Amino acid sequence: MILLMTTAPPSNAPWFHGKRLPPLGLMYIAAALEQAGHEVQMLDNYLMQQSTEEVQQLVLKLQPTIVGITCGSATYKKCVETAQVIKQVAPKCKIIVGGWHASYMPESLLETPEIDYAVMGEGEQAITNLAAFIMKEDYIGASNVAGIACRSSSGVIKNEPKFINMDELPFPARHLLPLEKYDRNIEFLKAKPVDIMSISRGCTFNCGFCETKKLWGNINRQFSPQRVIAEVNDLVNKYGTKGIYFINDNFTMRKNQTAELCDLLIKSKLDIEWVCDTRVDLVNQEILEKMASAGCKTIWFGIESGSQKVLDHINRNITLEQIQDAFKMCRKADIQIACSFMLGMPSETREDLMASYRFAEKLDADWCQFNVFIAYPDSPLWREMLETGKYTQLDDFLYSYKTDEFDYDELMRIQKQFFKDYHRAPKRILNRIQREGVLNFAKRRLSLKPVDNAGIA
Ligand code: B12
Repeated sequence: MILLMTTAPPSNAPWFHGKRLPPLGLMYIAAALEQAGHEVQMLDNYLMQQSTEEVQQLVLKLQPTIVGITCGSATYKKCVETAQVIKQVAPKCKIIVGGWHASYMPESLLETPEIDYAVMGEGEQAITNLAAFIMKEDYIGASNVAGIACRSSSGVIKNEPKFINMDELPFPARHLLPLEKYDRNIEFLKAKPVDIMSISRGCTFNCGFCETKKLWGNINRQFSPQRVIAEVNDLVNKYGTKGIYFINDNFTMRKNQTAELCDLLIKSKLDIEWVCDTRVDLVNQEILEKMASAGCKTIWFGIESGSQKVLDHINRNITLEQIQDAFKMCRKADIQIACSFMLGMPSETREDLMASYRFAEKLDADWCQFNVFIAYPDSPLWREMLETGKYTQLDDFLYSYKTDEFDYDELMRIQKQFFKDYHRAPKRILNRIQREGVLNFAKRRLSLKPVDNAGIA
């Protein structure tokens, strides 16, 4: 059998753990393995936070042939530690690590002898092929699988990943997780329960803070609108879903497909409310009106900075005018707006930070988040920080920007101040009460704190 798991949250870093959302990528992996005939169990330990002893007990009970672990850069240490404690009690089991960090820096994982394989990029096909060889104990075959990295006598082997035909993927294996333990609600939607879905993979833009192409390539692929509707139907029928959060970076990347999807949603009469993320230069009035009629209640835009100089430096390819125009169009279409800014990107000055705050005030989004920028491995801004030496190292692979004017602690202070000033302004408190009702507002106020650095609400 195969055990798939996430690791407990990092304990050493000042992470706020944000919303409890199920690990969608791992559910895709589980579904692909089940389709190939494997028995699969999942432990979302990011949610369950079981101790290493409990994880060992579980492994002893299940006796898995393979354990697959998701690894992000912030959970690298936890991932290594998890692999080590698993191998203590199950030395023969093979450990496969996938996800963001495995895609960027597979070598860093393979330095740990307990980790046998790293999967780079999308994992469904790679792990299914790998599992087939491991089950047959054909380790030469395993080392030739596309998209994997492993140790060999001559160093680390890295096999180029292959792209999957997305419509062939089974629906994520939601049945393997205790969905009732997750936050199936989101502040941007009245409908409950809410589930997350993904409709595309990859982004063709080249923002300096991102390295998504290492995971999905520099192309954008989408599920067909028909496939998306089939999954929405499945969610409604099996899990009682009433709201959906489409977690993709650029929901409206291809407007024709977005329009087709909206038409299908309207025709389906499923009456789903939804929220999506996109870029301000990927919307126009026509598509927004259509999205609104298809149930879109809120759009999340990454604004990043209120300084054109900084937007240009981070290669955002967006102007402050485009941002304001998109906000006007959303309001006209009666779609609420959530947005986020990053504080402390290379080239930023204190005056730029203040420009971001002033711009946020001017935009007056329904929700606004300020995150301290943490550079992720191998992204252009990460390389820039290392080259200029202007950084504070926060963890093995994570850096924040440092200048004579601010360091990480000061950025955290500014973040809290901006958050407080923005959300405690009387007009925004009134808006929230109007939107949420007095009782919900009071409940939420108790939990109102700055959201995590990963940009997840
Ligand atoms: C939803 C989400 C969450 C959810 C669910 C997390 C999860 N484990 O899936 C929650 C809210 C819990 C969360 C938490 C965190 N997240 Co998060 N999250 C996202 C988000 C918005 C979508 C992820 C997603 O579902 N993508 C779609 C699926 C299909 O892709 P996928 O998850 O990448 O999975 C594919 C591959 O990576 C691979 N794969 C993944 N896992 C495995 C495992 C194996 C064994 C194999 C073989 C392959 C494999 O195959 C999958 C299918 O092809 C992304 C941003 C984005 N736009 O992608 C950030 C993102 C992944 N998160 C990020 C971060 C930093 C975090 C946290 C550290 C935040 C925190 N402050 O604590 C934690 C870490 C949680 C953890 N232990 O994994 C960063 C990661 C950056 C990095 N270099 O590591 C991202 C990229 C956001 C960002 N830009 O900063 N997150």
